[in-house]
Amino acid sequence: MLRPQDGPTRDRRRLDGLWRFVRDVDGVGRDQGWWRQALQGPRDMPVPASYNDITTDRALRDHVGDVWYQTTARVPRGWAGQRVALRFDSATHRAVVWVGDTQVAAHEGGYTPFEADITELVTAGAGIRITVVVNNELTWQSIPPGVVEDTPDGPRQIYYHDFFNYAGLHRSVWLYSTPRSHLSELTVSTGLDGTTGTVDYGIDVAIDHSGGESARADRHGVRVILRDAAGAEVARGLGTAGQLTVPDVRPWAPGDGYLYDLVAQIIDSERDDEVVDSYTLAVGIRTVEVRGTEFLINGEPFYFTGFGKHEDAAIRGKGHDDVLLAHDVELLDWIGANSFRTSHYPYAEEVLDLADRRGIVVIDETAAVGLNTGIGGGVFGGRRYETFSADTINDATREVHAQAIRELIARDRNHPCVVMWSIANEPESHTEAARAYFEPLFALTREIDPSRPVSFANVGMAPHGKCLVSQYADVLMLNRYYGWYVHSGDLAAAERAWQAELEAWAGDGKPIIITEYGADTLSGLHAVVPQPWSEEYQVEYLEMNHRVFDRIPAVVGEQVWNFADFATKSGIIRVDGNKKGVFTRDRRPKSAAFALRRRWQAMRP
Ligand code: GCB
Repeated sequence: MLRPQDGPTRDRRRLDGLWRFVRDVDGVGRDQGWWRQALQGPRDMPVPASYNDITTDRALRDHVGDVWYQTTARVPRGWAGQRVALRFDSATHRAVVWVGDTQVAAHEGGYTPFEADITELVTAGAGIRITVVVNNELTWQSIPPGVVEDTPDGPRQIYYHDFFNYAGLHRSVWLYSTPRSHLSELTVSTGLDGTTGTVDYGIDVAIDHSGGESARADRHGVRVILRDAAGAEVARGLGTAGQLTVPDVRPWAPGDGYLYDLVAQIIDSERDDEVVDSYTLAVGIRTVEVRGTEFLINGEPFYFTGFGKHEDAAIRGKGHDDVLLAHDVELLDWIGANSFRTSHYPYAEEVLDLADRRGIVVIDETAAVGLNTGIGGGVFGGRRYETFSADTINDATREVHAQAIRELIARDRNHPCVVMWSIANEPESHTEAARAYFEPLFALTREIDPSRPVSFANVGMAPHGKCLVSQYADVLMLNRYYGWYVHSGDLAAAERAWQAELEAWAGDGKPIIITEYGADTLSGLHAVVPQPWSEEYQVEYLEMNHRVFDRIPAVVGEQVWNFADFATKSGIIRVDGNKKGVFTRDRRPKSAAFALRRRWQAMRP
């Protein structure tokens, strides 16, 4: 699935704005066919945004079930004769879409795109009604998982991850055109050999045969042209697969997001090589490799500095926002961070585009978070369930998880910024059931993309010697809270225990990235003698961690939890959300930001 783009043969129209919106209080809309007419009693709901915090209605904020979105759009007159598609960059967590009275798409999973070819349902110049039902229920067979419990007060959603279950149309919706015969898939992988770069490409085309003789397949050829950032052609190829070589290549590198443009074209040999379809893909030429305890980018050892982030902001929830994105990237630069993890789900594609351009290194994570009833269940008083069992997370869940991995890689594999896949965050990993669940998922990930290392974020409950899943990971990603959840407030004891655990992991001979370490901190709370929750404690906590990391050569990265404060469900250990941010939710620095800045700026090459 190629993203919509404007180009010589393609157009797109963003359908963002205020849509009509109704909460399906009794869950009857699907039976009653609400898509067949204008939604009754709607309110205005912005797209993209989570719907939860837009209104003042508690019932909507905490709603469990279906909500309905509807809009009307006009297919531009100039699109006559073209193929027309409707694309959702995401719908959290699942959706069904109708155009007019016809169902055109259904999609499971809240953070990857889906689309429908609606050519036969539309007329250029005419309007269409688009209706979407979005469902936010987390079940044992969804990624992320959860369980809806029926209570006398209505359904209650339980889940095992530590961020608010925001829902809705979080990203843009597009109407777009392509020629009937079009490029349908384009993948690249890149290599370096001395000063020469290589780009292996593969292209799928969909040729429209409805035009009879004029649509004969053999008259259509494929051509690719690679241009440098100044627009000069550096390589050219013919055919749906091949390798381009780039002498004197300028690689994509951390801090130097140099991009080439790969232009793929379908050409019509009987019409003087007329361009039938054209698609432009930004390509960064770089390599990634794990060797011993090193993580190499372009053959050079790389040390990750940065954060686990969230897509999260006041009012808009998880709605993508270019303003916030641009500011976050400036803050990453200011603080000296070179990387982040898309904890705990695939982020909007605009985020990866910007990371590509700015040379920011990304660990790209699926939405498989909270596959661990041992975490939330106890703390938040939920009922105890077994994590992996026939009735909870089971083979069917694994198939949904596998599909989430496929969709993540299909969407993001061409981004040079993505250097590693994280297939889960803090799953139960100390049991045989967990081992059996994960082994095939690692194999699947490697089969789909042999070019990148694969890992998952290991939880403190499965330390070295207990974790049965880390054996499958190329890199050890550890989330640890010594000095916070463990040895709270006692940084001396924390330092000793943390050092001991890390030394044990280092014995495995793999690179280690600390993908989470952090302390909740209330901005503005100061203490002469640092106490947990104060800004000074957060600084001392981070410094203790850094002393430990600096003593262990196998540690090749540190990503603080979290970049910014973020919303969670309510609970006795969450005060207006999770406060482990180095920035507040509205992006003001805590003292820790200046401390990190001193360390990370000094580490920059
Ligand atoms: C974790 C989770 C993260 C939480 C964090 C915390 O281990 O991966 O989602 O927010 O701890 O602050 O407790």
